[in-house]
Amino acid sequence: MSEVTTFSATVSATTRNGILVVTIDNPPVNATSADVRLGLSRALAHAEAGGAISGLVITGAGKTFIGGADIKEFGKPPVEPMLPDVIETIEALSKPVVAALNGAALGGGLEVALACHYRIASPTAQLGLPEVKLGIVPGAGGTQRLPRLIGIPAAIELIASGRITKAGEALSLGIVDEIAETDLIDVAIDAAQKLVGTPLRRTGELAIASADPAEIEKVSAKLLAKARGQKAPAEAVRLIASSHRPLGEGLADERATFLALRESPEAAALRHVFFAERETSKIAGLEGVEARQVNTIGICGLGLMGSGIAVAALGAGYTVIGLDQTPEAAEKGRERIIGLLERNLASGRLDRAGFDAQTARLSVTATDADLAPCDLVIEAVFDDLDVKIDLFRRLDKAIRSDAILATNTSYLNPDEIAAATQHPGRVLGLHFFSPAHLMRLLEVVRCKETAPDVLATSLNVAKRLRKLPVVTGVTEGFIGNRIFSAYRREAEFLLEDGALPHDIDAALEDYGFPMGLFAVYDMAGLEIAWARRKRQAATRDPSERYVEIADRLCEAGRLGQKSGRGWYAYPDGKRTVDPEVTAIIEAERTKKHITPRSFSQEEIEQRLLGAMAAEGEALLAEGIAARASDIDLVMINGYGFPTHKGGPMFAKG
Ligand code: 3H9
Repeated sequence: MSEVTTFSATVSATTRNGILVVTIDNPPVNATSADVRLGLSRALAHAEAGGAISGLVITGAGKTFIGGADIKEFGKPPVEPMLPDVIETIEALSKPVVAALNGAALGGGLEVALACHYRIASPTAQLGLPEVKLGIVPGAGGTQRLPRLIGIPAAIELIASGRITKAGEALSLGIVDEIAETDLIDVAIDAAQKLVGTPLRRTGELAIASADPAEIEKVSAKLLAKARGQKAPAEAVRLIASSHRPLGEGLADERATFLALRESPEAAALRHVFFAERETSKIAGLEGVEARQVNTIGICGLGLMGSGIAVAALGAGYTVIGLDQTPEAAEKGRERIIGLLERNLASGRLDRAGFDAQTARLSVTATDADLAPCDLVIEAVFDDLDVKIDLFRRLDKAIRSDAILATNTSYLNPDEIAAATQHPGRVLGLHFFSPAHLMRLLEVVRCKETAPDVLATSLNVAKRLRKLPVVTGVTEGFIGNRIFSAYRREAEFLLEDGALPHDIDAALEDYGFPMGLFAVYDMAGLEIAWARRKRQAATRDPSERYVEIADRLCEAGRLGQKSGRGWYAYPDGKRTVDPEVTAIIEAERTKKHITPRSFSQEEIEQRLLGAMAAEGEALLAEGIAARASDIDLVMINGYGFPTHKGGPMFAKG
């Protein structure tokens, strides 16, 4: 092996058997920042000019090939050379260039690889063009080169969804040419040597396989329906569907579209979400705190929530011990968990070996003492303070004193639960969202006495469970339900002031929520919230504005979709505006002497957004939420707030 040649601070190379092995080393993810682009272009020039060099291998240091363009550079003045120029040079080089994909090749990273003359992936590499998730389209040839390799329908499916593929799928699709079963660089050097002197396969010169327009339409329509009005997926489809035109024309259109979208409010919102997700588990005071080991998780209460948590824990490789009140209830819980795993098996999310391994790690019991081996116990029993305190006192005795105890309460005060135990420092809240095996959000409730290492451990567990943890202080409803209450309250004020449920729902759906608020209530059922309102009635401040419309609906037996009617009627199962509901609303307005006025869609949006943001400000002032972006993540991941609007705190500007 030759000496190391340095092309820039982040790009260097060695030469082996006449092949220049260029390594990009730009932690944390080898993004194609200005210095990388400079280093690569110098390496390419060096290889082209150097008589002793017969080919190149491009690879990345660490566990990433290239994570994409440097998102932090977006919005800054451009610095030459630009990525599309570097990529064009790669494709046009007279000597073979082989991409050795040692890890994630995403966005601009995959675009670099697509322009190489041969692609070899390590078995663990991941490939994708996830730009639409940042509100943009690929800007360095992805929409034009990928269809030349895998055809238009498959390219639309990947690019317009932003889906990441694993090496095996990438091979069968034709994105990569080979998976290295032995040392990646050795295999890549070998491949480059074999290509010397042969006609090089330049992706941009390949003819695009003809595709059935009906198939293109079918794939696109499915993805665009999911994208709910976002611009980038539709633009990606347009660019890919027209990629059979001359390459230069397609590339110019792609670049102009990329640059325009990059400046859009949608892209700014999605970048905000990207960085917010990486910021949220950085908690002041936890630096250097050593987390505890967690291998076995106990779950108390194997109803819908407990079973969902169990499935998430089994999927993450934990051993799970489920506890319920009686052996029969425990067995029922086991069956429910197995049922969920079977669904994963049927959908292909889990293979048979995985299913067998997960069921082997599951046991259930009705005896507290059987939880003794647990490192963490999560309680998901009925949300009643006395029930939970009794359980925590029993658990306190049954499990090791260094094991962690978590409550999945939605509304109770976990400080009161912790105070009832011998070791309150090991208690915290883990508020999962239903269905717990599918929903990403996890509110991690830091109680008054929660020990730092208990918090750090819970964040690690959350990550392993593939959840998005957001730390919250103790307050009624934590971050999410407090904001949701404010939002709901405002929606009910709007009803009294003159809007109707379908006006509000239409405004929310137009804004990007998957479903309007009143339609969601009907789906979930109105009785639980009604019961809570009745409990709170005695302590409610009489000077506070209180809207009784929902109570009137419940009293009339309109408990939601299950009872056939709620905020809407459901003749033949179809949601329809019900004049009876309008009459109830009008009667309540008259009772309060309110003269109704009309609201534009924008006014409705602004009132609801304003209420959410004001409550968010209160949570920040009270120190319940650490940062505004955490609030955004909670509302996006737990309450259907449209991701491309960035969350209520971002959207209010
Ligand atoms: C693009 O490529 C456009 C092109 O088509 C056109 C160009 C002309 N830039 O996720 P992690 C940071 S658009 C800057 O926790 P992991 C991240 O903020 C891009 N920074 O690591 C974090 O910083 P900190 C298309 C980035 O190991 C740190 O790296 N590419 C970028 O779990 C670690 O991140 C994508 O959308 C970036 N591109 O996962 C891929 N990426 O430590 C986005 C990450 O200060 N990236 N950072 O909090 C990913 O999906 C994951 O980061 C990856 C690693 C899978 C690579």
